Amino acid sequence: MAFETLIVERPEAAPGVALIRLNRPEALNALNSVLLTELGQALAQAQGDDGVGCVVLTGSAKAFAAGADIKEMSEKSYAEMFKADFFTAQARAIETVRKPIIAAVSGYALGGGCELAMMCDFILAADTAKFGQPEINLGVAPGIGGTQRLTRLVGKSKAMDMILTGRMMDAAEAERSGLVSRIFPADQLVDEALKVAAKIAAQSPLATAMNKELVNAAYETTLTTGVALERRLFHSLFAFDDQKEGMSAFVEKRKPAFKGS
Ligand code: CO8
Repeated sequence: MAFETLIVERPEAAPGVALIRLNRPEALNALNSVLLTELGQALAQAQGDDGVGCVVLTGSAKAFAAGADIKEMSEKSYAEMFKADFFTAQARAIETVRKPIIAAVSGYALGGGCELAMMCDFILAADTAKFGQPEINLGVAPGIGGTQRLTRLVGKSKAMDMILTGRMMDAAEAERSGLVSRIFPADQLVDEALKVAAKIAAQSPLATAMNKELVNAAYETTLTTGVALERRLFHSLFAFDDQKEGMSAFVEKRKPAFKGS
């Protein structure tokens, strides 16, 4: 499928990985309706493709995404935003993907761009990355999860500081705060993200999907319920050939060859 606002590749060097690049350079990858709709389609394609085990989502060197498209939103009325349920369907299409999505963030990840990165499963950042929720400067608030996800990731004090002042956080502060899992030199970011993704794609896709579901459950439930769910899914993994393969390979001192069955 050809896209207007995305470049989708299957890099040879990273088997099992789909690389999705946001591609609106004229607007620093600002997220408009077309881009977010296409992103949902590209992710659905990756979800339906047994040859894909992990997705890397990235932007350009200057910007992962500089926010939702202010020019698209500026003249909208409340009735239009409400009737279109602006970005709810597009956000769901991202949030409900069962395969892992890694955000590889270089340059600006602001507003909706920061929110999109936080919708991914984890964030790898270039040393040039800058995160922020500057919506307050526009007289609005984050609208695709920023107030909720940033607070869970970095805690109330830093989230309030970021959201109420609109200031940016550099990569080092983002890593210290738990927003980012690892930092790489900017010119190595995508290659390193592809290596991480290829490692994930080589695992059992069944175990990967269940592990993703379990970590996400930690945000939604109590400890007792979460641990009970973990035990149930842990037990259920013994129904798959991949568990036999993984454990036999360890005992036989060889690399496992997971089949997703
Ligand atoms: N929307 C539209 N266009 C943008 C955006 C944006 N968010 N960001 C940058 N652009 C455009 C600029 O207008 C400019 O276009 P042009 O050349 O036609 O004037 C081009 O990209 C390059 O930008 P700059 O010249 O400004 O580049 P600089 O290097 O000088 O500055 C910045 C880079 C600091 C990133 C600056 O562009 C900036 O501040 N951008 C806006 C950041 C921002 O406020 N983001 C939040 C947007 S609101 C939001 O994300 C709400 C999310 C919730 C929506 C959910 C709805 C339910």
